[in-house]
Amino acid sequence: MYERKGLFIVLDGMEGSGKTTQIKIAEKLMRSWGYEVVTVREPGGTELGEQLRKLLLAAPLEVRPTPVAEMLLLQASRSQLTDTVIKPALNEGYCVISDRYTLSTYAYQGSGRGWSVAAIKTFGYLVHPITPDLTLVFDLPAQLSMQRVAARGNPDRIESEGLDFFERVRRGYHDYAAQQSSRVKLIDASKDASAVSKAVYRALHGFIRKYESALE
Ligand code: Z5A
Repeated sequence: MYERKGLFIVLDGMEGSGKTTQIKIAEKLMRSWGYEVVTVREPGGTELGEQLRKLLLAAPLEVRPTPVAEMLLLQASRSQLTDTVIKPALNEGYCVISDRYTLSTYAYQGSGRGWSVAAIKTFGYLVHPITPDLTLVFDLPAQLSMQRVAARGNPDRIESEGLDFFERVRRGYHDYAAQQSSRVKLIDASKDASAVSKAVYRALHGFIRKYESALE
């Protein structure tokens, strides 16, 4: 496993589940506990990655990548972010908090589109992604997730998928969380924002307490 000085924490999960809102809370909490924090997002987080993000999420009629092209664009964005931002920051001891990472690929491209775990790992092998120390998965029924996205308007290409797709994605998150229960925690994102923030606090606090006592 990749040895790093800093902690790598990922917020992942369903569309409209509040990750963008909660990542700011997570960042504040980690800073209040004395950690220096770098936040990033996927796809994106670098100049090249942000260009790739535009191609990936463009509305359906503008750009329609094949499943292979979608996978390659996502992996290209991840490679750039991992090697030029995440690894250097972790090596310097920063806590890196990412809005989505590899688990999104297992859920959306794996469970959603039907790519096998082996195929995703083959692409990932070339990228050398980092195993997060902790992933918080923001869980939301697919219907509610779609309602929140619709209320915001202008759905992007992936947001325009149907209910079946998002139900498969959600099952993917559940399966992965069950398999990796020591590193992946489900957060009930159907509650109001302050209840979700409290759940984020509890999950991070519990994790940091264990992490710091292991260092003593
Ligand atoms: N993707 C992929 O397919 N494969 C991969 O490997 C990776 C990504 C890395 C990224 O788009 C897309 O890329 C994503 C998966 C795919 N697409 N889909 N579908 P994105 O970054 O635009 O999507 P996102 O990460 O899901 O962001 P989001 O849609 O903005 O959702 P969010 O960050 O989780 O939630 P939010 O922006 O904080 O809140 C969304 C709305 O809900 C907003 O109006 C809030 O006011 C509201 N909200 C938030 N929390 C609550 C609560 N608790 N109650 C009620 N309303 C709330």
